[in-house]
Amino acid sequence: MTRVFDEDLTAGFATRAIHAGQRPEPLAGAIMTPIYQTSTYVQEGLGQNKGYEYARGKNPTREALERNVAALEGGRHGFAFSSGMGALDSIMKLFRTGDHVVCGENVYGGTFRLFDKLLQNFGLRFTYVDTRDPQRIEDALTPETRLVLVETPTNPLMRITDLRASAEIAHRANALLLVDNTFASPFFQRPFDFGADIVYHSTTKYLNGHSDMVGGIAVVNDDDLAARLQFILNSAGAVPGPFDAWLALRGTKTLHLRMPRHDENGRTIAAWLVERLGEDKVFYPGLPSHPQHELAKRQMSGFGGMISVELGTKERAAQVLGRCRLFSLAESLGGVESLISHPASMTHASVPLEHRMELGISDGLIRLSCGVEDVGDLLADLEHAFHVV
Ligand code: P1T
Repeated sequence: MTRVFDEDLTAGFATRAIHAGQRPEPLAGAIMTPIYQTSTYVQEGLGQNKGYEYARGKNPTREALERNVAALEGGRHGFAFSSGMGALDSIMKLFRTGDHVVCGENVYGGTFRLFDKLLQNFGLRFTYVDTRDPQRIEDALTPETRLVLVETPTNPLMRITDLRASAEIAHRANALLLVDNTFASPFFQRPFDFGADIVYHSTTKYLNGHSDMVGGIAVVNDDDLAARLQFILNSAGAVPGPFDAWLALRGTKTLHLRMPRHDENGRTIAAWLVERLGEDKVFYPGLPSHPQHELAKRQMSGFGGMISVELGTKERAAQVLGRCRLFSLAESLGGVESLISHPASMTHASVPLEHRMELGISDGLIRLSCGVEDVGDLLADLEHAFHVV
């Protein structure tokens, strides 16, 4: 009988989500990939081993996750890391002093903090531009540009970047296109189809989906890039423990079941918010009123559960956040349970005030991560919370 394993990219998304990267365990045939909770592997003799020497470099549980997510993204090589930031920090070790990066101006606050507060000290140079207009990327290129980084949709403003145009611009300049695909997940957006070179995720979010671990992953197609990333992974060692890798792998098996529900709840709640507050106050790429709705439809097959809402003042934001019961006030996103947050003081607190204001991450902005609960209950919670505004 032929079985679907990691290399079979012709299988459908759901089949890959459940099977890719996994084989029955050889000792007993366990259908679930075991948690290889080990630091090292016994070698048969000098220079003779089963392909595993020390668990920083390779771990079978981690490998199953890496192959699984690579198959979902339509990429050939995956590298799992200890967190989304750990993944990005390791990816950045592909570059050296003097190299220049063009980065979207609206990215996760931690991404900006890593670049602005740490990597800049090592001589990497960053220019932040509004990547909604690909021409801005082009205009920011220098002879030293080696990387273009875009997050789409962006955290928290839900702005969209044209992936194909960005890839073409990056490649004409001999730079790589790196895409943070955390908000869309591979279920709704596959950046390799548009020419991306590296796709990465915070697996903490939709991929795991159950808010019970922190992790990151990078996926590439190019063998040389893969060898360099494996070298960095082993040398710098920002790897996840096997149990966290296993939890993420358990999560990806239901990605195709969870995402349509996040999307359905997201659309319903966004429409309710528009009715209540007006279309200029609600940021969700699935709304026909979103200025980039057409582009979003071209490169995404759904829009997920992330919505941001402008309430005008911090006081109104605090009132609404304080009245939510089902939506829990917390950082993070993409889990089965609904969360609500205040980007200015939480996820984007490290972005300087002036820059935050220019971007539109105001003190009145709140962000919803719509979970997969009954939408009627979520709407009732919001109805109660928004009663004050
Ligand atoms: O938290 P970590 O696994 O290290 O991932 C960082 C990260 C990377 N990229 C995006 C788009 C993200 O949203 C994040 C983390 N974001 C949150 C914790 C948040 O609440 O927005």
